[in-house]
Amino acid sequence: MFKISNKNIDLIGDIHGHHTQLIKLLQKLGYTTDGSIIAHPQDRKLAFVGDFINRGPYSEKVLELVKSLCEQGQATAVLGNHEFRLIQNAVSGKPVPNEFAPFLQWLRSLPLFLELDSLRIVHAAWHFSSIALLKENVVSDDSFIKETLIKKSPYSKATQHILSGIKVNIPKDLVLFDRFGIRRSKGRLKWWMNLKEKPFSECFFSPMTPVVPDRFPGEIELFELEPYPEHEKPVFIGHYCLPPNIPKVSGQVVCIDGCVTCDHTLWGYQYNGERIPNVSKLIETS
Ligand SMILES: [Mn+2]
Repeated sequence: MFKISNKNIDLIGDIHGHHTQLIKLLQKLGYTTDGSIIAHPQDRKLAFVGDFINRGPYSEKVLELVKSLCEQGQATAVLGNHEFRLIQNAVSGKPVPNEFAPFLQWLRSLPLFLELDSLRIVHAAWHFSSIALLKENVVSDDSFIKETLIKKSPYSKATQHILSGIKVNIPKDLVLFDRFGIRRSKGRLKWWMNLKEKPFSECFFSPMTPVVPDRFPGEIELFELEPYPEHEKPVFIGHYCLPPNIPKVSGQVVCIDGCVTCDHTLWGYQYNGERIPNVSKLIETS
């Protein structure tokens, strides 16, 4: 990994096998190559928020590139829920696609979250108590992975919270659809906010339709939320497939996943050590 005191970092959202978009974004960010090493002329470094694989056509090429950037000291990366699922499958003896097998050992060297000097990186949610619980664990440890596979165990809940976000049940009589027209029984919460007495429509990060202004989640449904205080470091996440009209910067939280598969846009953020994230630092491929 690059020196963690480096404050000039370009963060890259969920790539999901879209190798062409990744190359395009690296070029737009000013990275150049001498044929073997990709680097930035001002010695900027890269950080990936996870979900390198699935959906797009070139997962293997994306893994190759991200792995080599990490190994050359140009980048760091955290795991997404897609890579974590792959690791869980491997440990529990389920089939792992041939194209991913050569990368398993490297993926199992990556962290679940990263705390750098001036920023934090996690795939879906910086949930303080989950992070504290997971701190001493590494995904190269089979026994830890096996515990994450035990339904509702503390490690299972903690890894789900930070890699897939914090969710709330949608009542059976409330019919809500996500942006892809799929009916949902759960919604992903704006985990960094105090959502007490807010209607469902204001609680969801990935928006749902129709907007129902007068239905509220029960307090008990929100008990796992731990709002993210404004004095904390900026935290960078991916995961939420945000449509273009949803702000990517919300207080200290920056979501750089604009859904490369459906909107054909890969997002990044050019970080220079600022304490408060700014929308002007966002960058996109299209
Ligand atoms: Mn994800």
